[in-house]
Amino acid sequence: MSARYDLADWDAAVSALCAADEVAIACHVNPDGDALGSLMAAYLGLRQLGKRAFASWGTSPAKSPYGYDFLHVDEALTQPAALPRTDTFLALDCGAADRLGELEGRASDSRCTINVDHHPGNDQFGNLNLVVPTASSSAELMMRLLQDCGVQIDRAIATCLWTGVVTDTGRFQYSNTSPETLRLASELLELGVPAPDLAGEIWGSLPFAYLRLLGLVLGRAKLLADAGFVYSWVRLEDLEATGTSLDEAEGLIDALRSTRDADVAAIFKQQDDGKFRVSLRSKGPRSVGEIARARGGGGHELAAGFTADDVDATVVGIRRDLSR
Ligand SMILES: [Mn+2]
Repeated sequence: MSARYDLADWDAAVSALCAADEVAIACHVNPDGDALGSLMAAYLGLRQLGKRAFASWGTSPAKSPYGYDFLHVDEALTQPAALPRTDTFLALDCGAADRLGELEGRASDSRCTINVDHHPGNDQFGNLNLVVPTASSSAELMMRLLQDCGVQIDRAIATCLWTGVVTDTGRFQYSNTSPETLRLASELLELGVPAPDLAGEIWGSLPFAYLRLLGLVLGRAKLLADAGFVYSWVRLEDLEATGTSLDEAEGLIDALRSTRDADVAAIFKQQDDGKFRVSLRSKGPRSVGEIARARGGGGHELAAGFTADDVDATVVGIRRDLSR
């Protein structure tokens, strides 16, 4: 078998997973569809091979985020403080070890940390690094890794993988959608993935209150036409006024990026500590990954994020960067 993706560590990772009796698996904190889908696919696949698998992420308490009940993450989830110390540790969709949150120490403490990721700039924190920036998603890598370990991709695993692929590619819209992604998607469909039902679960299941929040955010959106930049924000009091939660606010950025008058969009979402989590999207060619990394964040060239103290001051800085 030639190594997948020309990765020197691929075959060693397959051997390590096949040899392990127990594997602790963790995805990044604030898990998205790809993190959760990869986590659950790995968990189900390794269990199918008869291994003890433990799934977690480094936030206490970890609880399945809004809208992903259909993945049944709660049935697999071990709280980070209770995650057994296994020789083999599988880190998924983390561009750097600090994305593991409370579990960051596991990356260096474990005898064999396998780092499966597709973020450019991944700092190769694993003992074995399966980092493919051209992959659409970590789920894409996880599918091939599980198959090479001898896992039969059943409908439940395929559902997890599909979730990772469709969320990270924006339903096959973004530039990370490659011919290989669509080949993989077609394999998943042949395995019986209920794609329309999952689309309904992922994008069609928001509570009515979310529409009020969306109205508020779009109503106050600002366009800096000279910089091709559109942004808006959500404060904690907006969540209270509309009866929504931050979990439900994941899709706001997609509404903002739908205007042709801007090629970079940002949404500022206030966290419980008062700071703002900033999500950035670019339609290309300008890199928002660079903007995020310069502010202590990370991500991809066209989708990235960071944390900021203040909206206005941050916008001034982004505008300056975009005008360069
Ligand atoms: Mn991802």
